Amino acid sequence: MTRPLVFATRNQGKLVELRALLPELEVLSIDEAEARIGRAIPEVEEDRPTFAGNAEKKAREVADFTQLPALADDSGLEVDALGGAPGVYSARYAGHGHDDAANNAKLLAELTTVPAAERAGRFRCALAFWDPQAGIGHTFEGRCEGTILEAPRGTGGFGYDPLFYSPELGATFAEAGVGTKNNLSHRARAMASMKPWVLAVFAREPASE
Ligand code: ITT
Repeated sequence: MTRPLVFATRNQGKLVELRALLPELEVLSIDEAEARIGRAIPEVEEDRPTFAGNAEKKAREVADFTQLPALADDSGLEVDALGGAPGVYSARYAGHGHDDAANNAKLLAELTTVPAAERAGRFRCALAFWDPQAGIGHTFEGRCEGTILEAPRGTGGFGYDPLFYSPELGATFAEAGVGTKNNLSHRARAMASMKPWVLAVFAREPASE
């Protein structure tokens, strides 16, 4: 039996998408990993200036703590008219607490005077893997271009999805189901790059436990 992979995220929206993107492996959520090791996994301070840096920090700290391979996602929205903000601060744009409604309200307020043609942006995602026993890791990135609407559309997804219009989809991410979003999102593209590599790592797993 191979070891499970811990998805090192406390964001339920990400977890749902990641599980659907990697059905080939046995994965544990943070809650399931905590139940397995019988201890609470400490919060990781996201203090790196890049998505990749934060993803690597989250994967390493959770993997080292649990002694299980871990995959972490650091992602966010970059808006050109805001000089790339909210970027790595996407989750706490309106302050700490992961309040999607407050973050979306702040984004709309910051863009009030910006016309539709100048509201280009993109979601970016870094996926980092770290195996504490083998001492190997790798980070993969993906992005998805779009524009920021002047009012929310759709009720699905999470985070900035209701404001992010994808020309490729012809809809916002909140109007698409998980399956449709997973065809082209920043997270899906990072996973498409990562998947052959990570499956090869697990294919080399010796029988254990
Ligand atoms: P973890 O660190 O526990 O994974 P988090 O929500 O704090 O959860 P991040 O620091 O990577 O994760 O912040 C990502 C934020 O960027 C997220 O909270 C959303 O506001 C936004 N975001 C990222 N991907 C998104 C997506 O697919 N759709 C909508 N918003 C997204």
